[in-house]
Amino acid sequence: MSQAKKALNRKNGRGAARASSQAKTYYNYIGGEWVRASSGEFFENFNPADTRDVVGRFPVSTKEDVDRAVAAAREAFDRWRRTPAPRRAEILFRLGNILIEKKDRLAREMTREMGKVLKETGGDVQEAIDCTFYTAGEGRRLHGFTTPAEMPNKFAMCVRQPVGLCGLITPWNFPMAIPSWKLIPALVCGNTVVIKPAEDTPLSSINLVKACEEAGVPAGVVNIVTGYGETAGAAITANPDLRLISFTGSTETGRVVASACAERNAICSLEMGGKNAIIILDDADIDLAIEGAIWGAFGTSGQRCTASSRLIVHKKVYKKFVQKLVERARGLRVGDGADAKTEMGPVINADAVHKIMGYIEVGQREDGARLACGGNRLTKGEHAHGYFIEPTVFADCAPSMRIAQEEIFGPVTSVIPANSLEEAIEITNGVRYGLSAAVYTQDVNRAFHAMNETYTGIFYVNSSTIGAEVHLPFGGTKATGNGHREAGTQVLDIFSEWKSVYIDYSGRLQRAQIDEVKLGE
Ligand code: UN1
Repeated sequence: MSQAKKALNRKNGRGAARASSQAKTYYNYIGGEWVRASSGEFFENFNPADTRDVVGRFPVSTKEDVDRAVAAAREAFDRWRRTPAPRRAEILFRLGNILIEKKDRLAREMTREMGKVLKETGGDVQEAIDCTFYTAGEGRRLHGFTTPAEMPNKFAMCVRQPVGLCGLITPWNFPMAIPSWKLIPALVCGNTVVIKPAEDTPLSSINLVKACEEAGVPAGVVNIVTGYGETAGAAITANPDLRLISFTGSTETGRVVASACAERNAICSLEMGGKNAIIILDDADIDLAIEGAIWGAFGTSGQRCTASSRLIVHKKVYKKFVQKLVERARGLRVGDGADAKTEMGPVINADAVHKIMGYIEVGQREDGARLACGGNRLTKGEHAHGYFIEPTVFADCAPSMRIAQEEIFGPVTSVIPANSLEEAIEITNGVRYGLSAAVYTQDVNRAFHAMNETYTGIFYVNSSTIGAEVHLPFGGTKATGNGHREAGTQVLDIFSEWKSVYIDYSGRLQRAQIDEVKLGE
């Protein structure tokens, strides 16, 4: 199957392909020019709320395009890394202001492209703005440190240096926020980049790159190539000039990226799956916990790596909790995210529908959990042309069930009863992932105990598993990551390398570890 056809099938599952000669055509950005892919081919990107709406045509890039983009990044690197960091940051502050001005349009285009409701796409753009301002501030910090040397008349310090050329492979669920988490720190540290956005959301990443161009980021510093993981993505991970690959996506793809990087000794930072749990204890404010659970499970139609896909509920409040949860889930208005009344939008594409509906079947048949509400694809009326699935709650789940273990990445959550906080913590930790967890309780002792005992990168008290802020590190343990953290100042450790510097002003050879130093010398 041709790549273009494949894209069509991904987002336009019912074969209702339409001619899209009027759809706007977008290009790769390489060395400061908007250019076609060398293949001359384009793929179409559809609105998941209504696949008759073609969002645009985007280049099907191949290795040749990636190699050109990397060459442009190489060409621009020396000038950019030699530009003082505060000057680099000035450009990024301008970028932040441009994103503020364009926020409404960018959010609308994002909703059209990937489906989540306008409030959430506004939040996505806002997260990119926050990340830009916060991280651009590092242009006047990028702190290193000094430390005593062990010989007299010798000075020791550590400075950050750019890594070099970076390949950024980004997902569709936060198509502007997540690219910004990678792009802005990469730039402030003095690196140049090639971005390969998910094929379902090229427009939002192109919008971010256009804003970079407008802000005055020099040609070649930021390059973007659109296309498929198997071709353009693979060419990025394999390119020997890209010293670092930063990837966000599934754990399965992450493993492929990591292996490719290991082959050629490239630095690799991975943000991958999650199976996040909210623990609801018997003393919890139940109404508050319901609000958190609904938001965490069904925000972005459950398509967040931080989604609350497990709700572990103390037996004493279990019945009441499930009843209220189901009531609220049933009442959620599912529809086009562009409509202000909509509370939950579609899922991303036909493959996602297939996978999520498959899990709903697994939940009922194989796992034998109780389907408490939802479970259907919506195909009538306003839902006829999109990828809509009902908010779905499975109750009475056992922790070992597949729906309680595997990442579904859709509007499906599994409620698991627990007898105690200890048991709830054990269940929380009993999955392969370790991104986010939360506890609802009024008891500060139990809250701190849960915080301490859950093996995740993010933890919330009396709040959902979603809602990370850009000035705190983001990332997880176990199969969620490979030990790195994005956001915060911690991200600088991904996008810079430490150089230890020794300055000997004694005027003689001083041999560390060998020469004896006399007291007071
Ligand atoms: C993701 O789930 O892929 O914490 C990223 C949150 C958002 C980022 C989520 N700020 O839910």
